[in-house]
Amino acid sequence: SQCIPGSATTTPPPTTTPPTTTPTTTPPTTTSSSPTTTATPGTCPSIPASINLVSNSKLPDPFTFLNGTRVTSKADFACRQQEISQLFQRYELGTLPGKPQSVTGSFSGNTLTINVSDQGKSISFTVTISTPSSGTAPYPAIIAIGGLSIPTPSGVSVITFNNDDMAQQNDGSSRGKGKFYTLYGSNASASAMMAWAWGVSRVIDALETTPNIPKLDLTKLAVSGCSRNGKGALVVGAFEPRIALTIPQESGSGGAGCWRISDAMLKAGVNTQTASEIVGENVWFSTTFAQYANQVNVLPFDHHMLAALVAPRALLIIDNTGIDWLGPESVWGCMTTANKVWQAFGAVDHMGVSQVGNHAHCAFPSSEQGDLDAFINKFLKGQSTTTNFLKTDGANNLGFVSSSWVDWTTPTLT
Ligand code: MCU
Repeated sequence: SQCIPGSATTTPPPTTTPPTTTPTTTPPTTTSSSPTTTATPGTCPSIPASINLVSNSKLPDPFTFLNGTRVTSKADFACRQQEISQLFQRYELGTLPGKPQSVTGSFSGNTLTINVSDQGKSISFTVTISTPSSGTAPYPAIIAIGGLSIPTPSGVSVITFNNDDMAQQNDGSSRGKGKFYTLYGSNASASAMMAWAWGVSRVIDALETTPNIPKLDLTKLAVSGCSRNGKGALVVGAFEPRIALTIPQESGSGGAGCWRISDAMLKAGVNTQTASEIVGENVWFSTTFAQYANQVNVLPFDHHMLAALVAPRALLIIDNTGIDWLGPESVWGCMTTANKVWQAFGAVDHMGVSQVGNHAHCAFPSSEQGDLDAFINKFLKGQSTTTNFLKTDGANNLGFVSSSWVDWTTPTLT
């Protein structure tokens, strides 16, 4: 099946010729502002219209703007997040459209129907919303990308989002297919994952305005998904600030893994997924990203900075050390590096990594239940728990540690 990691047939590299000289780009035409920060408009450095991409074999510095200015305050970091958001949109994920002209919801049974129209076009899609059999309203909720693969916590509603309906992900032929593209055109630059993030934002818009939904606490929303849908959960958490807790499960390369470290794993002889494989396999990333898949060192970011868009909100990485294809060493190096952003905020209790092997892909092992409960209980139920852990049962096999990927220092943000 296409969902068994490593079983994907190798697809030929994209026909786009990678640029041989340093590429320069023009800014995207979108005027939508970044949804990821609370930065005061007009106070952030503007993104250079033309960006000189320079090769960097280390994980790029999350704390230095493109213009060389160092981030010293939380306000600066909010600006840097806007810049990072734009970079991911430009080079990897495509453009996230802003809030559409109209979003309305209607609730019946356990189904919320969301009607969206923008610039003369309309779509309608649904999510199901469970009412917990225990606990008390208003309930926290987990938005499940393509279904929930972690055990359902007691007293928590599950909102099931059919991501494939919003943007297909069968294989390379899924490009531009799904309801998002009915609204924004099959040539929209948004990748499937960006389309899902947009869709989840519309679900939350509708939750905010539709009466008679089993009473939910919209300040206590999580997002989760496994594997390809775990990659999606991370993108949703990165681009939607109304998500309080992001839980990608076994998201692998293109999720909690870093492109550079996955390339190093492959070079070390591990059969692991890399950017150059992934761009041929499916439509999770933008067509533009294919140009960089064989030269990831020129990207001005890596996925520690996708995680950084979540900060200082809560992030729990659930991962599997037993499957090379997922790149467990890459996830470990990438996410322990991302953790430095929470260190800078003095918020290490808002970010955790739990990596355990010896179980099937997406089969949540009971040994991780305590780690999951700690995050759910703190961030969805307001309890006091211990959440400042970075745990692996063995993803250090290749000797890849965060320090070998980092040539920058971590500030204490004022
Ligand atoms: C880990 O996510 C993917 C992986 O990127 C693919 O290469 C593989 O084919 O499928 C995995 C998946 O989504 O499994 C359900």
